[in-house]
Amino acid sequence: MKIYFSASIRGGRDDVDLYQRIVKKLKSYGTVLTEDVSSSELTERDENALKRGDKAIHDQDMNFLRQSDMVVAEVTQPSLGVGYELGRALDMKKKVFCLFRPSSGRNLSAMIRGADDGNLFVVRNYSEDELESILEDFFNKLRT
Ligand code: 6IA
Repeated sequence: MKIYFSASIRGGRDDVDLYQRIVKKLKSYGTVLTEDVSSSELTERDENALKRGDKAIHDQDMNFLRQSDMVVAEVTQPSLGVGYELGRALDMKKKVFCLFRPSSGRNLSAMIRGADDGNLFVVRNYSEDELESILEDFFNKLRT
């Protein structure tokens, strides 16, 4: 299975440790096409990425998204890029699983929470300690 992992980059990197835990778990279920999103070396001002150019980043990510079988997104840290990817994924009829931490004190955008249809697009609240078990639940259900 090819998994597209989506999480904030220029939106802010405060949750990068959680992104790493998610990617580690996802790798036990398939290939993560966007593993770099969880890299602690990728900062909001990544010099290599700046050299690559935004168009190349966008086009490469859209290619990965088309190739992917499903999308997992950490949506607690608001990010325009993540929102854009989720809208594109929905349009491509990809299976989408969004993870949100209410303990952040944030209120998730209605455009993400409201896109939950209980089937193809699912938003799940979680706390840090249950991250791995929630992913296990989700992938176990996918297989049945
Ligand atoms: O608006 P954001 O930057 O927070 O959007 C994050 C989302 O867009 C992630 O899920 C990525 O898939 C995608 N994305 C944004 N920037 C990049 C990137 N380098 N490399 C790969 N995917 C990206 C940009 C680095 C930049 C700090 C110069």
